[in-house]
Amino acid sequence: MSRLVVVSNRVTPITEGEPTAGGLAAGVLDALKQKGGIWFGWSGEITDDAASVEHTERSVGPITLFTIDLCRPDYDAFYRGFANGTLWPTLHYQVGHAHFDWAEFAGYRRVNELFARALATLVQPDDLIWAHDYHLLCLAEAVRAAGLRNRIGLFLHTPFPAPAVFMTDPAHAELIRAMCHFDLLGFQTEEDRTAFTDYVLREAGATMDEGRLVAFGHTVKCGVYPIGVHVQEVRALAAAPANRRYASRLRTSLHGRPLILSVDRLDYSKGLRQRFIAFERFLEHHPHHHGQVVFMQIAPPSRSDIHVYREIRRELEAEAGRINGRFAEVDWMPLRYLNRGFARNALMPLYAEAQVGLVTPLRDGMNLVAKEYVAAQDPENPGVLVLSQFAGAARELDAALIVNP
Ligand code: ADQ
Repeated sequence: MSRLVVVSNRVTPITEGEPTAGGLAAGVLDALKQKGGIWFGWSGEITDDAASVEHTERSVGPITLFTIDLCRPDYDAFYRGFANGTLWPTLHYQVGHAHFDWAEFAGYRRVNELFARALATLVQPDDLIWAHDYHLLCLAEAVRAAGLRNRIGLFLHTPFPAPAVFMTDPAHAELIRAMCHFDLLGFQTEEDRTAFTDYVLREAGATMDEGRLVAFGHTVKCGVYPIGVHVQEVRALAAAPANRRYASRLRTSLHGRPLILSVDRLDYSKGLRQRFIAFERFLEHHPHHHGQVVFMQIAPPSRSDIHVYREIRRELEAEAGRINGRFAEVDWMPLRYLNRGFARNALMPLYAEAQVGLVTPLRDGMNLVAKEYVAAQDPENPGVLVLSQFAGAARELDAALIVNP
């Protein structure tokens, strides 16, 4: 029988009965819980040993988790280097944050090949391989080189940028050729799919055949599959009295003042600094709101072993201090900046407390916080979503107040 084999850079540690954080993890788990199957990827461990396909196996219900460790040089070149130092900024139109090094690209390919070799020891001929995200753009090419003939698809959680932007990455041609080895490529929005097909048609001499791209001797189907959230589940978490410990404390502390809430990973693509400055501008121009409104930013650190991420954290701490110093009163602090994460069941009730959900990334593949915010609202008394036009979610959530961050 055909099994589902999910491959992502990181396999999220899961414990039965406990909620998982993160959009990718929640989506993957849903699919695996329904069908059963395998989830394969990096354990999160970095070793001093040489790279190896030796894996650890663990079962949780119908799901089997297989993980491998990465050696230090691979982690540096693949994860900190090409994936997060080149691809992530480029895919998010932030080319000013991108650097490039061919040795890091070689490391990226090496890890994709390592994943493929490990998969070759795990999969059976009719298993379906479903890869996730920008870390694995070269996986299908490596899987074919390892001799596997399985059906293989990739879902890209990030945007795919306009060809002129993608081509600022010197490895663009190699990446596109590798991506054309997948049988199916999934994108968040029509804009992302069109950007990809435009590149392949114009720059790689591809042709279209019954809606499929034919390029480099391969046929690849390109689809649009916007990721969503479970509306009922989010609302139930938001409304459950048992989850309201933080929400009640928050409400008491607000003394009836309206709350503007933002929740993001601490990442430059999320436009946090611009958002802080926008709030400052709001206070500057509307003094009658002084003492009347609170803006709370929840942003747990992410990728904190990468320099630019440490930098943005420092920058935001400084901005928050400056803005509060400028406007705070003895009994009112306009900006609350929480540098930490919350469990899902604590976070959803916080969304429901906020009169305004402020979601203003500079670019985002989708942005699940926007969808969670809407789903968490009390239908009798909902808040307002303010949403960046550059989040994939803006294509669907067209009743939000759409802004240019
Ligand atoms: P992310 O960039 O991580 O995801 P997002 O879509 O907002 O962004 O998903 C974040 C998830 O983590 C949400 O489910 C949210 O509830 C949770 N989360 C965020 N901050 C948190 C906090 N402080 N505490 C607890 N939980 C928190 C990538 C892409 C997105 C795409 C998703 C899914 O960058 O564009 O929407 O994958 O495809």
